[in-house]
Amino acid sequence: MSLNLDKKMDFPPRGELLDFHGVGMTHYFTDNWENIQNFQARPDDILIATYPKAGTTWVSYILDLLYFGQTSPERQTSIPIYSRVPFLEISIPSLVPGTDLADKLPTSPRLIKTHFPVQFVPKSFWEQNCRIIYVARNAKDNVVSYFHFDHMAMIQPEPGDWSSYLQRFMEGKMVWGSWYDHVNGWWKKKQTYSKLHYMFYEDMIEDTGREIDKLCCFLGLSPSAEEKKQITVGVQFDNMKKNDMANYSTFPVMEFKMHSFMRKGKVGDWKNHFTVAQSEEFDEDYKKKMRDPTLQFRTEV
Ligand code: PPS
Repeated sequence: MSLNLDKKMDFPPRGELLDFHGVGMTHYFTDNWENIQNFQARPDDILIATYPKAGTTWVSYILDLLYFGQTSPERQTSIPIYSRVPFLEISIPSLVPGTDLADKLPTSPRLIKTHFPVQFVPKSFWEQNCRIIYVARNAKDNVVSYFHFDHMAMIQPEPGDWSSYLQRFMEGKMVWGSWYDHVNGWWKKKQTYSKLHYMFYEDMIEDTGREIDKLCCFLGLSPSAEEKKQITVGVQFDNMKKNDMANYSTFPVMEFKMHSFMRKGKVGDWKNHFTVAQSEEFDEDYKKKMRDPTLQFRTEV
């Protein structure tokens, strides 16, 4: 089942930020709430959970290649990543909702994406003891990436200027809520839920092969050396950027004339956006919010 992209659609109106059970959301991700909460996960489902812009697509593509790269090579040239890995909570008029796409996925395992904070995950994922992969990215690069994305993703609230956007990020007034609560909430869950693999964007940049090895260990997969090499090359930023099945260029609610989903793919791009004063204020505030010494991020590699 595909997303229903046959005809070119006009951009729907940008969503407005609303407070949903204490978390910033827009109606595009809450309209289907009942079906989302009643979603029936299967024991072999794999949930890829992230705060937006933390490396979801990168890890989704790696998993898709690990599971289906050898058995269904045709899918690499015919099915975009957002149809292979449905986005659980999305519901945009005239597109098939994420829950329906996931229900109808013919693959086993099913790979499913969410940006939900841990408390919003449908209970069947926990009951079925599903494997979950959480990807986290340092706050400074994450907010920069999110700022650019909100210019191109026409269903997101208007981003406004950079300094007001940064302020809102620090206040947690973003779609999918506070970055600080998100990364901490999932980190805490990892202490009690053993089937959660928590990984970092910066580690992926530093050594993609090593992180793929760790993923395989978690998933119980043992790809051949040749296969692993193919995957590591295929998921390099430049290769994904020119791959129309991985770069979102066919997704209807994004503006591609001025922007690119695969934007920079770097650690440290925040230095091109933060002023010295913004960086100092951010760091001060960060220290107050990030009190768990066991959860550490790198802002450079
Ligand atoms: S989304 O919309 O939340 O699903 O976006 P997400 O995929 O989580 O994050 C997009 C950012 O990840 C970068 N990206 C990569 N970086 C390095 N290597 C690879 N292969 C790769 N694939 C995606 C993408 O460029 C976005 O980051 P920025 O900093 O904006 O470039």
